[in-house]
Amino acid sequence: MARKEWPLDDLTKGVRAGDRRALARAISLVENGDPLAYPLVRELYPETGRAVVIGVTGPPGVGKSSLIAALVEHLRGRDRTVGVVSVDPSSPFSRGALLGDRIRLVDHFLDPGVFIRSMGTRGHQGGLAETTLQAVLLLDASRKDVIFVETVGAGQSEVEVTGIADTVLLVLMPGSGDSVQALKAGIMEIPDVIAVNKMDHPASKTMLNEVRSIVGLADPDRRPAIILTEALGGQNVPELWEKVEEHRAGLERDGKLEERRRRNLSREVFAVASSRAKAHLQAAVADDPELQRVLEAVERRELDPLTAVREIMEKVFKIG
Ligand SMILES: Nc1nc2c(ncn2[C@@H]2O[C@H](COP(=O)(O)OP(=O)(O)O)[C@@H](O)[C@H]2O)c(=O)[nH]1
Ligand SMILES: [Mg+2]
Repeated sequence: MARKEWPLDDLTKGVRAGDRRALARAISLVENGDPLAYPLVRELYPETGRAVVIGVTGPPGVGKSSLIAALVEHLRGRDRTVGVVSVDPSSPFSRGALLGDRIRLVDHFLDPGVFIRSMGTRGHQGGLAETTLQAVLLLDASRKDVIFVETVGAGQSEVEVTGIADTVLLVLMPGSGDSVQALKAGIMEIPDVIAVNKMDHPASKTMLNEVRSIVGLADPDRRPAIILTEALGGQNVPELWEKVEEHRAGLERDGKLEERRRRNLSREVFAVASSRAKAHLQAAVADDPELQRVLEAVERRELDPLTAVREIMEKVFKIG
């Protein structure tokens, strides 16, 4: 029924025109791994690359969603159109959740210049990296000026998701000691901008100083800007946006934006390909009694692990 409602051509046109229903439908196709999503994104891909893409990451509860909402408000005041893709399961970008936070994001749910989407976290076999990439491309093709991608990260699993971003914003708050340790230990990649949110909290200055001292150790031309913010009151939100713009302007000035985007895209392609290869491998081994026997032989110490790997690779990928 849905397909009858949206033939590919209409869907492409609808996304291009920024039609909300078309975008919602298109992103659902992507999320469901629907075969129709491929020709859609393929058709629109040459029109992408215009949007400014900002990855917003940080531990749960620091105020990423709230800060994005405040930035959306700020950007709408300046007539910029905005897309948001959130892959944060802990605070779904639902009307209710943000209404509860007294942020008038409900206005933005009706605003044609804003499109907000929470992604399911289970996804299909291509995984979250694939779904997020495709959703960002669709928002870009719908001519959104700025796209935020929210991910929960403490430096491990979802970091690849921010691989699409021109600028990575790390959000912390007083008490985000683990993240500071992760930065210090080099487990977490140094972001481009750091917001220490909840500046209404008495310990925020201490946190700011801690973050400053860590970041001060970084290479001078990779040193991120750090700013205190209060998402709920909108405090320092315009200043935060300035920092994001300054980072981007710096990349453009040094000719590094294209380089970064090229690197990001090839990384994304590899990430998606790897995730598919892994899913394929798992399915192949699970469905193949012969490969199961290979694994059992390893368990019985009749076959060494690397010989088993070679046999599996030969059979599944035809490579030795
Ligand atoms: N006091 C205070 N609370 C905030 C601020 N920003 C967000 N919060 C609250 O912190 C909680 C988590 O916010 P949320 O945006 O969902 O964080 P996320 O998990 O990082 O996306 C919510 O209850 C917000 O109302 C802030 O600047 N100050
Ligand atoms: Mg959130």
